[in-house]
Amino acid sequence: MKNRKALIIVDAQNDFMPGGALAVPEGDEIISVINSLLPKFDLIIFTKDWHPYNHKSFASQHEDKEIYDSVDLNGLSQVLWPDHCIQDTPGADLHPGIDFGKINGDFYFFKKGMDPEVDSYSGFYDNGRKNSTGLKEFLDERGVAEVYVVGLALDYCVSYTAIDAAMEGFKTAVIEDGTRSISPDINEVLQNFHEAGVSFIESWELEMYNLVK
Ligand code: VGL
Ligand code: ZN
Repeated sequence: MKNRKALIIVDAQNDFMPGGALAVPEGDEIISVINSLLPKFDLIIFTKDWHPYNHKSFASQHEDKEIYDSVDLNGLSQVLWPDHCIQDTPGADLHPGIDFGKINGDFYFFKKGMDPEVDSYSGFYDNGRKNSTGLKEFLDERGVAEVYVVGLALDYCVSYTAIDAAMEGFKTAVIEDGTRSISPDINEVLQNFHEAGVSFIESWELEMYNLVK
């Protein structure tokens, strides 16, 4: 029966936390929310941004370009970021405050952003939608019907992941207190959620409406 719920924790990695290479303001405030959610789900997916050192989304790989400039990367508009989440570096580790002891069910890691020629904001597909991480099939095989998404950053990887989840047919909610954005203006993100049928809820609502155990 297809009725399971999964928690997707997007890129809760050191480089996105205050002090990290691509710090999201207040990014570490999501950790206590994540820890309170962990025991409520029997299937948990952690995505990890996992770039080679020469990833073309890094401003350092382009001459005469600054961080936050936009370039054309193989036909896609690409924001240039500081070097971040380089494979096997401490910045790519999950935040040490995540309490794995609170997990009762199964948890899995999905890595993304390994191809230096294309960025991958979503946990499902690269930005060119050419390659898949296999997450959709993974969730389908486990009977998942609903996904709840938290993590960083709301306006990039969380948003792309949630909208892809909804497009793949999962009932999808982003948990507001479990995420933070790079930009203070999230109106466009909320509009996109609305259009994609992604709900934007607060973590207390999960218990209030008996959405989880
Ligand atoms: C992200 C920018 C670049 C994210 C990842 O996790 O939101 N943002 N790489
Ligand atoms: Zn990245």
